[in-house]
Amino acid sequence: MDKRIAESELIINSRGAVYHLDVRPEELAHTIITVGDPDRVAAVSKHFDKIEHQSQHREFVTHTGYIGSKRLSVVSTGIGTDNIDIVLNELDALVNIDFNTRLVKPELTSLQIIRLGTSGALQESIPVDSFVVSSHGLGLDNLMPYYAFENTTAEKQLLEAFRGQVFLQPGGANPCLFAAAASLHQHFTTGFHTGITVTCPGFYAPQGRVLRGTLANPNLIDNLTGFSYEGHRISNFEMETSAIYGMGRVLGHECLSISAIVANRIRKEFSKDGGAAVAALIKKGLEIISTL
Ligand code: R1P
Ligand code: URA
Repeated sequence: MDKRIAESELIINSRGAVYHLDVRPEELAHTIITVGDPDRVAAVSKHFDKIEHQSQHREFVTHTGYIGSKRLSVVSTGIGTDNIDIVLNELDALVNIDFNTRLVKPELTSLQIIRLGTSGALQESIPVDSFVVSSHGLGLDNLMPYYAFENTTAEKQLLEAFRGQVFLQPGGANPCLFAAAASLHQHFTTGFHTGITVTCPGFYAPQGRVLRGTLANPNLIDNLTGFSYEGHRISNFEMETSAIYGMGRVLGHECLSISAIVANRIRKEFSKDGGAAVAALIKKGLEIISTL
């Protein structure tokens, strides 16, 4: 059987770079920070001692450099799990597919992928401007059902409890759940809240927000906040985590998602300076990531 990946499937541009990210294999570090906002890439790389590569194509900005001897890339994903499908596949291709032969390499590389994002808290006790590490990503979007994947027994039990406790409108989401990489999570404990992060396919009705119009599921937030199973609770809402964790599972990468809380949906508060909260998360995150 021909194992060569066709030109239509893995698209490599005239620079020898992967299609959407416009990054060549040698331009990527094996520890990668993802951020949603393209402008946040420079806010991360300004802490680098040296920047050796910068590229941009669409919303995908990439800077690669060093903090001390630690090589890091920071990549913007834009918003949403559809973009995570693109970014995680292309990051994986950059390390695990030979761009000359178009064959999967015999020895696979596992990347460390850490999201530094923003999020809305679903517990009164998680204030704005605090940080949450996602113990799990629970997807209410529909990306992961397109992939074959394995869940652990613990993940299956947690998902079963979620299905039993949280009402989702008929025809809506087909939830999925993935745990964070324990190898990364263990480094982010002091100074971080932790909990299940719900990943939504939108910012407004999919997160129980309504400006005009009517919610199909007005009890969503109450249901999520009240969820409890063997010490697990839902801490926050955002738009990428479950896809990062799910694609990490499918492709064999270690993933962690960390968020600065800019909204508290229970207290109905928004950060007075979300930029400062994100800057503080970047500083604290890099102190740890540069030692991994
Ligand atoms: C919505 O405002 C965006 O903010 C959050 C959500 O996940 C979504 O991408 O993360 P980022 O600030 O990292 O983009
Ligand atoms: N990002 C989200 O997706 N939701 C929020 O409430 C805040 C940031």
